[in-house]
Amino acid sequence: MKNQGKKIAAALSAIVLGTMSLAGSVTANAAARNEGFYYGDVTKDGVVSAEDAQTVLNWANSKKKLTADQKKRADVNGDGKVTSDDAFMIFDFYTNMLAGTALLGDVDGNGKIGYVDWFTLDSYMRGYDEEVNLIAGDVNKDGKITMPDISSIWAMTLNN
Ligand SMILES: [Ca+2]
Ligand SMILES: [Ca+2]
Ligand SMILES: [Ca+2]
Repeated sequence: MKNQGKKIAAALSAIVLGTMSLAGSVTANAAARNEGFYYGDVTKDGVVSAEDAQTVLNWANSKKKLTADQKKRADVNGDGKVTSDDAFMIFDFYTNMLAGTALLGDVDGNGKIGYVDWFTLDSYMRGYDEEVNLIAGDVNKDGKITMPDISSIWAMTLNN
C-alpha cells in the first residue's frame, strides 16, 4: 500500500511536471496560434493567412493609398512602406504556422528565440531603423510594440 501511494504520488508529480513544461513551451517555444493577430492580418478576420499575403501583394503592386490602419497591419517588416517584402513575410509566417514552426518572439526570423530578438525589437520600439518581423514581435497581439512584448521575449530568452 505504501509503495502504491508512492507510485501515485510519483505519477501525479510527473503529470504536474509535464503540464508545467508544456505550459513553459507554450509561452516559449510552441508554434504561434493562428488567432488574434493584428500585424499581418490586413483582412481583419483575426487570422494571418495566404489571403492576407495576397492582399498585401496586390496593394504593393497597385500603389493604392491605404488607411493608416491598413498600412500598419501590412508593414510587417516595419520599414514604413508596404511592399512585396511584407507580403512574403506574411506568407512565410503563415506557412510556418501551418508547419507548426512559426515562433512568436522570433523577431529576426532565424527560427530561434534569443538575445538578438529582444534587443532588435527594443531598438525598433525606441525608433531605431531595425528590420523586424512585427507579426512575431507583437507577442501579446495588441497591435503595438511595447514593453510587455519586449519583456515576454526576454523571458523566453531566459527559458531557452
Ligand atoms: Ca486575415
Ligand atoms: Ca514594409
Ligand atoms: Ca504588443
